[in-house]
Amino acid sequence: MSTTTAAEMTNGAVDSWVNEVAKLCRPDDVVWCDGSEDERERLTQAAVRSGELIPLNQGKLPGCYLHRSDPNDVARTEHLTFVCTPQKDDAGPTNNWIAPAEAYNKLSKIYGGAMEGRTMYAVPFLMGSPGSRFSKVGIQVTDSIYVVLNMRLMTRMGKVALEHLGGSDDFTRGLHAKADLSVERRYICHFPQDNTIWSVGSGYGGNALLGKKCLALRIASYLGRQEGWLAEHMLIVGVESPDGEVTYICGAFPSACGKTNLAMLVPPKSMKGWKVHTVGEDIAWLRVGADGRLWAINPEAGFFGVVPGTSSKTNANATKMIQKNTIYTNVAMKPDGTVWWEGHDDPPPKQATDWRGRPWTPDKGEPAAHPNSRFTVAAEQCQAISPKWQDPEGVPISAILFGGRRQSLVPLVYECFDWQHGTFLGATLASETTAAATGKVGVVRRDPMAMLPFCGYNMADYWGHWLSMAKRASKPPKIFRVNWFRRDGKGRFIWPGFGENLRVLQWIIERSKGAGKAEETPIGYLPTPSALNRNGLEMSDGALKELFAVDRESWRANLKSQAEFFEKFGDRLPAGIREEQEALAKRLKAK
Ligand code: GTP
Ligand code: SPV
Ligand code: MN
Repeated sequence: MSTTTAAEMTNGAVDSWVNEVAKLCRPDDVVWCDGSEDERERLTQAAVRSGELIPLNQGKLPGCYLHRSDPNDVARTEHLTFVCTPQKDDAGPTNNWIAPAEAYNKLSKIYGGAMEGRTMYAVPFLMGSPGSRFSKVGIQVTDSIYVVLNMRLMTRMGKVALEHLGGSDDFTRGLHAKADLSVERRYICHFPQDNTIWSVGSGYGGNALLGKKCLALRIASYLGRQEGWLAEHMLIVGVESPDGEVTYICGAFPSACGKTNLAMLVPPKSMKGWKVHTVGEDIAWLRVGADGRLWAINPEAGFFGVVPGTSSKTNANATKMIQKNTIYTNVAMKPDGTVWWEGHDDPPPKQATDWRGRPWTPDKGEPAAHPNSRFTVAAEQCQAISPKWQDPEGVPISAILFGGRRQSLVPLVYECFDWQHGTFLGATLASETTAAATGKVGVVRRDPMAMLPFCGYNMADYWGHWLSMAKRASKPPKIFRVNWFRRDGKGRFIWPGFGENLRVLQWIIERSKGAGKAEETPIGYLPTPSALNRNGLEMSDGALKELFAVDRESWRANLKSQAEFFEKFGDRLPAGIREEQEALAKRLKAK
């Protein structure tokens, strides 16, 4: 085994851990990644030679490549994702669990010699801005060049991470091997007490880019509880009103439910003078500032976004940013070496190569791009990126949104009474499932705070941690529920969504400043009919009424399903959540 190590690049703790896992996986060689431009070029060429990347039309899409993943490896696999705490109860009823010793044992067998004939890349990476006291370092080893090139876009990779780490051994240890990509031998295991992640058998997104869901959510949520902060599946956006004031908002929506789109929204023509500044589109780390407010940073450096549905009408900013230096995963390719997907600006091509590499024609009856196809692109390519997106202190948050896909029941927007009620609302969040994870699509499931697949410890303790934030934050943000996805009797979305969502944000901003008209209902404050800015919006009064309807009967039925969900947590359920459940039941009963 040969190792290329720039001596200045590593410290003793990093070195000895990488040596240890190399002994287990037995790669032919170990290559340290420094994050340089040279290295990107070299690895890209190697990936093209091996077929992991297919060059796209470099005239039309400079620096863009297509990756086709194994057809069995196209989304997160939640049933193969484990939180391996010493006690099962500490992982809680919503996480899969294996005892740490058993998991290490089982996975060691799969890793044993899994990199024979391959190169092991050692990838130091930083989540958060260099030098920020909130940033965290990870070291991922992997046998996938695709993963390295994605990590390079999604994190601050290489030298910068080791410089931040210095001589410390405080880093997340992330071992990743594709092995044989078999679902039978696929495990994504987290050992929060060891600050360690072991992922094997998948090369896809959230399973394999260990800085993202594994570190920045599962491990970070665990660390956040110990250190007094929150790691959340949230977008961060700054909204500038015509008078120049910028209000920062965070939003937790489950996977493929609109975070990326909201984070880089383009204001409708009729809302002149409004501007949107993107800070983050998937993950937020939130801390209490000296001023008693919550401050958020985006720990990532790039976007790993859903491709289908992306067009200049729905998301002009994303459409523009993915014209160069982008890795496309599982989209369709046109004969001229450009790309296409369902919901693209262009009509379906007469013929194309589908996401699996098979010939495709529009009459095929199957999508050309995988519904969970993705783009990977550096955040700095977003023309709406906020000047504060790398601010080491983050941005102050005035409102938190909980969103999700609900065909019925849930109004377009409403406001919670206070932080405890908002925490309860987050805890009861439910949404229709999407293609971002394997399994059935369109089934309503409880997804508390959009963190069901990402919370690294017992969810009841997590709610307790949320409740405790209000004790430390004297000026917590207001909390709102939004739902862009309510449908009419014919199954059509009632709300136009996308850029028009800014109308809802306008009301939210007004409310967070103590203005904006609202009426009290059992579920929270709803905008009065005139409070929503409808200037230039084509929508009938009847449709608007449907969007804001609160059907008490259905809400009462929903109480039962909430109670059943909470029962799973037994005595660990915080009193504040119980109180809110009882209070909601009471309000719904009252005439
Ligand atoms: P993850 O990256 O999986 O965490 O997803 P995300 O929450 O960032 O979702 P994203 O913004 O990528 O949206 C997913 C899908 O929802 C895309 O196909 C979008 O076109 C669609 N979408 C986003 N916003 C809206 C909206 O306001 N209305 C409607 N109807 N669809 C939307
Ligand atoms: C999600 O599923 O919420 C994503 C994509 O953001 S992945 O990185 O695959 O988790
Ligand atoms: Mn996500």
